[in-house]
Amino acid sequence: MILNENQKMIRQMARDFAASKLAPIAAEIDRSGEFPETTVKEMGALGFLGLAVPEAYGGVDSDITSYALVVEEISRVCGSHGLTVAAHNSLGCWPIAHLGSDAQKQAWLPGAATGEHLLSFGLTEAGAGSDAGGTRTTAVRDGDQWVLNGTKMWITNSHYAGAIVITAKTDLEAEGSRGISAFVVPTDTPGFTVEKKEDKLGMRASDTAPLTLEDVRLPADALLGEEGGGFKYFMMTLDGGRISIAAVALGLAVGAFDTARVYAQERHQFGRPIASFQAIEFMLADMATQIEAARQLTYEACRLKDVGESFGHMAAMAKLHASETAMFVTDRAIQILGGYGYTTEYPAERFYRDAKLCTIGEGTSEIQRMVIGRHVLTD
Ligand code: COS
Repeated sequence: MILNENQKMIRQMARDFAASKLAPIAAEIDRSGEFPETTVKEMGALGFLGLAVPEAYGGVDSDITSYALVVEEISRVCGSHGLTVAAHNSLGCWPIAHLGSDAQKQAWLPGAATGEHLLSFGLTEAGAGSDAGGTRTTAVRDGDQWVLNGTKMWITNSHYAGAIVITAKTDLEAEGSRGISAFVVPTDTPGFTVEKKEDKLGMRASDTAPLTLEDVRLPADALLGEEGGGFKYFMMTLDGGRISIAAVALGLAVGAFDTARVYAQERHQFGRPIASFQAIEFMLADMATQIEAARQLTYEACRLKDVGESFGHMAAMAKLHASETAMFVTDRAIQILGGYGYTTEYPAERFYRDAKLCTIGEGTSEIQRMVIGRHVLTD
């Protein structure tokens, strides 16, 4: 894909920011697991947190390609920052911007665009991950209020969110995907608790936590869109979210590839750079080829979404291929670096740990194959 001037400009902005602000702290926040509040706020000032927010509500309202470029560039240096931006824009801002009432947009989008607060998305539960219709959280009417009870898991950005879009069963008799609705829940509502942050293999500075809802009372206008529309809403949200996970995976793969390429040219064994051995050269060639294929799929999913075409299957293909590529490339990068690759002296092992999340979050590789399989069998 040939990028336009605006896309090149925003990519350069993200690249510069990542090099100057994220590169110095990426290893340390991975080690400590500390959420990087200062740099996240700086991303707000640069507009990266308002990419999915309409201009009327203080955002940038960028095209999807520009958004993916920003996520890729940030993830190329720090996966935790990349995931924070991706989840905030795709899962937090998007549903409110596209399905919310004007009052919900006014309440939550301007602050989200500047980074005053993040927005988040609560779908997954202990018994409802891949089986998204298995939601057990309930929302029951009581006069002109809704009362929510249940628990959620693996919710990104939840400690820093002003509000979280929560899915809950509103028709308790309905089966499977039916009878699920979505609500915009302010995180300071009594009965709503963001529990302890998870200690993770990778994406360690990204904020992930379970939620508990105990008699959380919400006004009638907290409902997002139409009652019973929840399943379709989160499937639509996840279609877009999968593009951003593809972009995260792409960034991680490129980061690992860059590390290995430079190392292979500098490291000498048997009197010559290891890059001059065909074993290493071929590894780099395979890595570069897979990265390019992942990039083309990701940009094609962006293009389809940008022009308003059906894009869910392409987003699934991009996410599947980019995340599997990130695993392949980060593994090969460690192999090229040898002993150094196995230590924290180089970022290859961090990219490897971060990449694993991309084959799981927002639909596992197996779920992407189901979505793609259904598409090719019905098209
Ligand atoms: N966009 C809009 N609507 C969609 C949709 C999409 N991408 N996918 C499905 N729907 C609609 C269908 O059209 C159907 O509508 P009707 O009831 O009006 O016919 C409804 O939603 C139910 O669809 P379907 O029968 O296909 O649902 P399934 O339960 O069979 O879905 C899969 C199965 C596996 C595809 C689904 O549960 C899924 O994607 N799960 C993974 C969820 C996930 O990624 N979890 C991780 C969350 S991390 S935030």
